[in-house]
Formats: sequence, C-alpha cells, structure tokens
Amino acid sequence: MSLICAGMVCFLSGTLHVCQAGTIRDDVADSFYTSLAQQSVYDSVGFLTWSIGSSGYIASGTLIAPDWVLTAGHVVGGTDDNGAGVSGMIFGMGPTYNGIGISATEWIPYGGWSSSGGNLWAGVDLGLVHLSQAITNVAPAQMDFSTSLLGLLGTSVGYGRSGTGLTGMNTNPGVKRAGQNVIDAQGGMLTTMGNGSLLDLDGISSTVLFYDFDKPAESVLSSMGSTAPVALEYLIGNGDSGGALFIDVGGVTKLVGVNSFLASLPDPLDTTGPNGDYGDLAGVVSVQSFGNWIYEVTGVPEPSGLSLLLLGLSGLALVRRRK
Ligand SMILES: [Ca+2]
Ligand SMILES: [Ca+2]
Repeated sequence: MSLICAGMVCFLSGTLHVCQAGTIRDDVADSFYTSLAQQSVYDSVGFLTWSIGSSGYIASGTLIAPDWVLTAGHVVGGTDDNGAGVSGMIFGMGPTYNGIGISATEWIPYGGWSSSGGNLWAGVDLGLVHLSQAITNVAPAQMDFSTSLLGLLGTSVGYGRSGTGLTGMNTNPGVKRAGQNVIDAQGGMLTTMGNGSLLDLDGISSTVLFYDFDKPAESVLSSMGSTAPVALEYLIGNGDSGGALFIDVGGVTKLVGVNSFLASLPDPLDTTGPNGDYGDLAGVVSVQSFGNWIYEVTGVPEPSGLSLLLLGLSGLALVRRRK
C-alpha cells in the first residue's frame, strides 16, 4: 500500500492576520495546545523564514547550539536540494511569527538529502542553519541518541498551519503550537489499521518515525498503533517542517525528531489527501542515526555526551564477556 505525501513548507503570505501550528482535536480548546507550546522546555523551537526569488516561505527549526538550528533538509534545500536560490533566511523565536530574527549565514542540507534528490522515504530530511550571532537567552535543546522511541509519547512543536481533525488545515501558519501523539511506527514496519487490515511501510527508511491522527470514538480511521487519541492528540501542518519532536527522558525534555512530511492513506480510505484531518499521518526523521553528522558540522553534542554513550556500550560488552 502506498502513502500519499506532501511537502510541508508553507508559502508565507504578505500579511498574517489570522495565524494559527498543526491540526488539533475538534473537542479540545486550542488554548491547551498554544499553552503547551509556551512551556519553557520548548523555548528552543523557533520559526525560519526565507525567500526564493520573489516567494516567501515559513517553516520551523530547533536551536541545538547558541548559533545552530536543526531543521528539515527540504527547508534549506532551495531549488536544487543543496541550498541554491535561498536568500534572506532568518530564525526567530516567541509565541508568534513577527518577522524579527537572527540572520543565517549558512544553510546546510544533510548530504544524503541532496544526493537522494529530496527523497522523503529515505529518512534523511535534515538540515542545519548557522546563525550570524549566538542566541544566549534561550537554552539549546538537548538531543537523545539512545532511547528506544516506539510507543513513547512525543510532543511536536512548530509554527505550521492549524485547523481541527474534522476540517484539516484551514488557517495560516505563524503561531507556535504543541501537541502530543504516541510514536506508533517506523519505516519498514507492518501496522494494523482500525479496520483490521494491514498497512505496509516497506520501502521507507527505519529512520522515519510515524504517528497517526486518531479521531475520538471512531477507531476505523486509525492506521497504526492505538485507535484512541491522547488528550492533546495532534498532527503537524504545513509550516511545521523542521519543527521538533521531543520526548521525556527521566524528567528531562530531549529532542528526538525533525518534522518531515504529512501523509494520507490513498483514496478511497482517505478522500481528502494529506490535509491534516483525522486519519492522516506524520513522518518525522529520527535524529538518532545522525549524531555524528550533527557533531561534525556544529560541534554538538559535546564529545562527552557521545563518549558516555560509547562507555555505556562497552560496559555492556564487558558484562557479556564475563558471562
Ligand atoms: Ca492510531
Ligand atoms: Ca486526509
């Protein structure tokens, strides 16, 4: 079975009067989602805007060092998946898009994204943005490279379009919003849908994490995992590209994924396509396979973080040898 996917960068309109990120439950007030986004542990997520020719664009990104932002490859890929044609990129923070930010000096798609020609299924949709000056009043996000992610509750944060599960996306991008979902699956898996049939994620890299947008009291729309929504069930929208997926690790909020694409089951299972309504799916690239690249480009995470991980592994090996 194939999935239909859509790019997740949003055109930026000239004026953003009604700005809402991501689609929400129709039976939960939006203020719960916007309030969640304002928790200080998500302060590292900001918006990116840029131009290609005369067109303006908005997406999302996460500060991972004082002068580096992690985002999606398709956010920084420009006209050739390698960054061409991009100008005037800035990174800003706060509850809404306000046009104010730090200018970027470099935007660097992951090499595999460029060489794949922008293949979303390859699970390499990552990019980095170098800022012209350090941001010192916001703590960069900490990344997690070792926690097993399937079945965990994740929190997505970004500035994308909103709407409800009934309507799909129907607002402009530009308001910071956070919502939650269980990380249901990864590329390569076979999942069970609410109607009992199977969804085959074969051909998609295991570095792509998936969750679906479950509808309250309508289990047939589930395409994977539980058929019931969580309290702040949510799906990313256009403009959430490059935004963050966080988990809680022992009381510490850790960045584990980068928003990549929205997908839907093919017609007739979904007649609306990837519009952010109930039953649609999110694809998020796990950062866990990319620690070396991020470190090589940015110098984070600190080598101590990486060596701790190595120590853990070698410790395990020692225990095994003793047996
Ligand atoms: Ca589900
Ligand atoms: Ca749909």
